[in-house]
Amino acid sequence: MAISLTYFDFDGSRGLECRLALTVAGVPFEDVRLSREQWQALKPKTPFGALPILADGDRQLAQSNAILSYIGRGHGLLPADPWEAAQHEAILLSVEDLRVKLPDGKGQTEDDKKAAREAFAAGWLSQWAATVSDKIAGPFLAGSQLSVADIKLFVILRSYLAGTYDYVPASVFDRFPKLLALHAAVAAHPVVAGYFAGRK
Ligand SMILES: N[C@@H](CCC(=O)N[C@@H](CS)C(=O)NCC(=O)O)C(=O)O
Repeated sequence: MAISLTYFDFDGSRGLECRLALTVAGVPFEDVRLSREQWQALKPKTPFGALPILADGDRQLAQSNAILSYIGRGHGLLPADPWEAAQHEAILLSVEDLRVKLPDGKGQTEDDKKAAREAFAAGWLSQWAATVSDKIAGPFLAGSQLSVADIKLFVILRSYLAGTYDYVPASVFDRFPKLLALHAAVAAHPVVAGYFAGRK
């Protein structure tokens, strides 16, 4: 069956996680990249009205974490033990928690957005970083075996380390060497490094 991954034409966030997981798993897939206009036309026909979507023949799977779990279970990118796999899925969910907690600044003055983002970086984000760090065996979550949870962590860390979010410094994770080491280890994975080299 032909596999495709549909997302926006953007190398980040939930779409990048799924593209990287498929690539590391060695699954050939069509990388469907939609414009905003194409998305508005497709949105009402999709399972949850959001991207990414994995299609496997005529079956569709939405929700990034479900897609990552599906790929992980099928291709050795999640532990075989159900309890251990669930620990990795808890990390997937914690990254989604982080995504929704970032103050988006909508409807706020620039000063209020700055204050909200700075408080977030010093408070909730730092606590998240400490909590996740404690669970990392190193360099990957479970030691030497890469999983979809490492890929999801890598993608969110990559965006913070690039200074993507106004008023959250790119140095925000400097106090968390296990997070930085996990990010570096995923970036250095030969398939991941090859993926980014191919995108240039
Ligand atoms: N819980 C969903 C969230 C999906 C989501 O919000 N996707 C965004 C892009 S990262 C989207 O489709 N935005 C466009 C829209 O909602 O119309 C998941 O993890 O896949």
